[in-house]
Parts: sequence; C-alpha cells; structure tokens
Amino acid sequence: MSNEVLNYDKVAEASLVKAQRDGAETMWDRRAAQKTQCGFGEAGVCCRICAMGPCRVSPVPGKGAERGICGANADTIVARNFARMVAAGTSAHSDHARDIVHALHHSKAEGPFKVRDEAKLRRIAAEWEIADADTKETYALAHELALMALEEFGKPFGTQRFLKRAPQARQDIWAREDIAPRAIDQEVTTLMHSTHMGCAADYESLFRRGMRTGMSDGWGGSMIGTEFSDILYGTPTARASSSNLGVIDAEMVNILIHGHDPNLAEMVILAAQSPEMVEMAKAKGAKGINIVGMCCTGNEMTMRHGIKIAGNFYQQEMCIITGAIEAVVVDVQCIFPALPELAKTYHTRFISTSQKAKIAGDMYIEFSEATGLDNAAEIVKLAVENFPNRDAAKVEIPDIKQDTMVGYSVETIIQHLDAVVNSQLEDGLGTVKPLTDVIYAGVIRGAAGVVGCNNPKQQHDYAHITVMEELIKRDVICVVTGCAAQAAAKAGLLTLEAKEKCGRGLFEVCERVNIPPVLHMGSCVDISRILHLVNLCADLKEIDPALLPVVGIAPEWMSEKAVAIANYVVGSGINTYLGVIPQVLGSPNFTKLMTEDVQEFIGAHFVFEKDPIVMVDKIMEDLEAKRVALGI
Ligand code: NFS
Ligand code: SF4
Repeated sequence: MSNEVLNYDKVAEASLVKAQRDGAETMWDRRAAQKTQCGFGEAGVCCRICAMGPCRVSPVPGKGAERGICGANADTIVARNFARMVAAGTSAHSDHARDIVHALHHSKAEGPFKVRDEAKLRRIAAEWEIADADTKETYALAHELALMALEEFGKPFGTQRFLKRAPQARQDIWAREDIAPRAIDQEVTTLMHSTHMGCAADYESLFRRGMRTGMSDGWGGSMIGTEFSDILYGTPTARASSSNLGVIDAEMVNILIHGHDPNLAEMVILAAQSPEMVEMAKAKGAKGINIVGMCCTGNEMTMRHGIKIAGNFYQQEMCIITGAIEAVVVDVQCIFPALPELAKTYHTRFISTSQKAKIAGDMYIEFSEATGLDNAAEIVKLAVENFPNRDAAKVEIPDIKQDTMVGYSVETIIQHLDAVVNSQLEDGLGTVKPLTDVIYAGVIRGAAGVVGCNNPKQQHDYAHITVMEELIKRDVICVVTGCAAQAAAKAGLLTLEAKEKCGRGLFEVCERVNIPPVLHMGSCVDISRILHLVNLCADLKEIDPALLPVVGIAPEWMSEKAVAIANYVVGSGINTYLGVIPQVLGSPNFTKLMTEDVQEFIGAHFVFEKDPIVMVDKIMEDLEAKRVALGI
C-alpha cells in the first residue's frame, strides 16, 4: 500500500484499511507485487512485434545491444510502440462512437432510442450538407445522417467532415503536413500495417502517421461520439450533482454504472425509473434505487441527468469495498479485470454487457440496440433482488460527498455568456465573443483543458487538483473532462463558491457569468467539445488556434486513449502537458521530435513534467509568450 495515496485522498485510507480487514485485494497490493517496473518497457525499447523477438535494445544509447534481430534501432522500436498506442486509443473512442451512431440508426419516435435534440440533428445535417435538413421528417433525417456518419469510418475517399470546423489556417497546415485524417478505420488499419515487422522504420514518418490517426479520433470518432450522443440523449445543460463515495446510499439499492458508452447506462436509468421496479425495491426493504456513476459512463450520465458521481478511475475498487453496491454494470473501457473477483468478497454482482469487453468471473448479459431496454430491465431487477443479500456488517460508506455543478457543453457555455452580452448591445450574442474578449483583455490569462485518468505513478488526484488550483489562482480558466473532471468534482472545484480560489480577473468573470472556474465538459470523447470551443474562438479571431493562449494537460494519464488524445490536441495546434512520461525516453531522437521538432511543422508540441507546480510555471510562461506574440 502506498503512502503517497493515503496522504492526499480523503477516502483512500479508510477504504484501504477496510479492504485489508475484508481480505480484499486492491490495485495497491498488485502494484506492490509488481515490484520495480521493467526499465526496458518503461523506456519503450522492448519490441515483440515479431516472433524472432522479443528484442530489447539498450535504453541508454551506447550501452548494450543497439539493434533488434531485424536491425530495428531504439528510434524505430519506440516510434512503433508509440504509434500502436495511438491506434488502440483511436480505435477505442471511435468504436464507441460507432455504437452510438448505430443506436441513432435504430432510433424511432416510440423509443427507447429516439431523437432528443432535434435542433442539433438538423444543425449537423445542414453542416454535412444534407438537402432539406430543416424540413425532412425527423427519423428519415436521423437515419440518413447516421448512415453518413458510419461512412466516416470506412469511406474510400476524402477526409473527416468535421475538419471544416477548424479555421482555414489550421486546415492548411493539415493539408501541407499530410495529417488531415481520412476514414477512421483506414487510419487505424494503415497504422497497424506501418508498424508491422519490416514496414516503416523512419521514426519521424511513424510519428506523423500516428498523429494523423490520432486526428481521426479527435475530429472523427470522438467528435461523432459526442455530437451523436447529444442528438440521441440530449445536449447537456448546467445542473447540480454530487460526488465521491458518500453518494452511495445505505438504504437504497445501489447500482454502479461504469465504463464509457452511454447507450447501456441510458437504458438502465430508464428501466430503474419504472414504477414497478421502484415498488419491487421497496418490497425488498429498500427506499428506492440509487444509480451512481464512475469513469466516463458516469460523466455522460451526470452531464445529462445529474446522476451522482461515485468517483474516478482509481476508486472503482473502493466503490465495491463499501459493501453497499448491489450490482456493478459495465460496458467498455477502463474496467479492472479484477472487479468480478473483488465483488465476490461482498454480495455485489458484476455484470459485463459487451462482446468487446466481456469480463469473466461473474455474469454476462449481452446488450444490443434491438433489446436494450429489456437487457437493462433484467440488470436492474437482478440488482433489486440482490438487496436482501447485503451483509450489514460489511457495509461502510465513507461519509464524504461534495456538491458539484456539471453539464457545460459548448452550447451551455455560450448560453451563459449570452446572459452577459444581453445587457450590452447584443454584439456577440450566441457566440464565444465574450470569452475571447476577456482573454484578449487579459482579465483571464488563458484557458486550459485538464483531462485524463489516474495513474499510481502520480499521487492520486493530487496532480489534477494542484494543477487546477494553481491555474485558477493565476486567472486561467479550466475546462475538464474524464477522470480529471471527477477529481475536480470531489475537490469542490466545480462549484460557484470555488471562485474564492481564483485570481481577481477570473473571480469577476465567474461572478458575472455565474459559472464555476472549472467547467465540467463531459467524458473523454467530449474533449471534442473542448476542441470545438477552442476552434470557435480561433475562428472568431480568424487565426490559427496555435496562436491562442490555451493548453491541454493530462496530469495523471494512463490509457492508450490518452495517447491518441494528446496526438490530436498537439495536431490541432495546442501544446500538451503530460504529468506521466510516455514510454519513449529510450529514443532521444523521438523524444526530441515530440517535445521540440514537431513545433516547427505543426505549431505545437508535447511537454513532459511530473511536478504539477513546475508544470504550472511552465504553462504560465507558455500562455504569456502567446499573449506577447498576439500583442495582447
Ligand atoms: Ni478517459 Fe474515460 Fe478515466 Fe482515463 Fe478511463 S475513464 S475515456 S481513459 S481512466 S480519463
Ligand atoms: Fe526483434 Fe525486429 Fe522482430 Fe521487433 S520486429 S521483435 S526488433 S526482430
């Protein structure tokens, strides 16, 4: 068990002590069992792409083997490994998006999959140049748009449609550097081909192809995932919720929804709302049904329904350790394979639901668009029936919860800004002009997107919160997604009161616009919302987004998805700060390419910095330099 964890997080200590008492194994036990992690893997210089290997070359140039059996050197091996992370991350976000689009293709007026934001459906249909987008029958249009979106995955020609959302200056760079992404499946496939044994060996070429694949995530899969989820389930609006393990209710049937894809969770919520189900819960002695969320499924549900946030990535085991969860229902991604075994220590049932993420050890109820609501009803019923099996002696829910505000989609942010414009001359109404105005005037020094996971290489949530608190203190507004957003929620940064922690400029903006200084913009696919917001600002100013004082930050990232994201954020012209060093240091050339040389052709670069305070100092220098260059 790691002391650093216990230092910072308020629930960790009690939770891990309880785990020990209950004989439950956690990630901390397994982390200790790993002992020192492999130096070759850490440096990215281990290759097992072909069966002549595995080969490992020296992580320190000049010492030991410099080439694998085929002759691949550290540059090639590092570049290939990194590219494969991008391909996997892109595939995850995009395959999730594909399921959302499939659900839209299944949608009908009677539901349960139906169009809930018709205005957005028509807006995107018009953006994609469908004829009669404003008059066509809703479902004829929805199905036509869904088909077009499915073609974004496999169309034989052309690039991603959403790229046109970027200012021309950025689109020109993408064309010049050949990183405008084509069909998503093509980018992933061709990158896997390039990294096959005996293909690409030029590290810069691999990096560029990786970046183009990442771009097919941000401007393709993730953006489709976000926009089409909004069409199906509604565009998020500002709302209250609460967060941390204290949202689990000892007197209710508790269902934890965990994963990423909102399709299943939306159906679970619908099923749990049915009066028969609530009656059944009462008949079993519970006060009702309490659905709590975790990771990005949790984010999707809190943004649209105010569903309470049980926690972020590293709390998934702690949730079960409370002994008060009747069922953990998962869809895809970021689910510990350890959960079914852990669930057995308690009465908790663990239910996996997707062929793509079948996890052995307890139950599997396959979810499909055709039978979605029935599948969800079966799951909720199972949870309700499990309530009497709860062992009261094992229940211990930390009495810690924090009120929070969520739901800041781009549309909602613009609405809030409009409230300020209204009192003036209506100049900029319905646009991001008030935001660019305060940034250009220097009231706010810049903006930061703080995103990503938890990783035991960082003190949990500490890096997230330190970065955010230091930035708002220095008048940098933060927008957050993913597990970073949940860290912010738990720390009370997503509240109107958090303005007290801000510098004077940001304090005033929060007061006038009536927003928290840290805005929850959703799940990780919703980083596409951040991308859209930045590009709206750049477009308004008719400049390349690379010139704006904005940064991307992933203080505690761990997943391949985060690598894909970092690539499209840099590819979109935004400097990206990583608090966990990617496994690339075994190639000084590749490291230099990422952190310096890429600046010359893309206009942005990666920064690796483990210390969150030092990171913020670097970010402030970066933002101020951008301001000087803009003459603001
Ligand atoms: Ni993002 Fe969301 Fe969390 Fe990391 Fe996993 S939940 S998609 S990958 S761990 S932020
Ligand atoms: Fe070794 Fe080359 Fe095969 Fe990699 S591709 S395992 S370096 S022989």
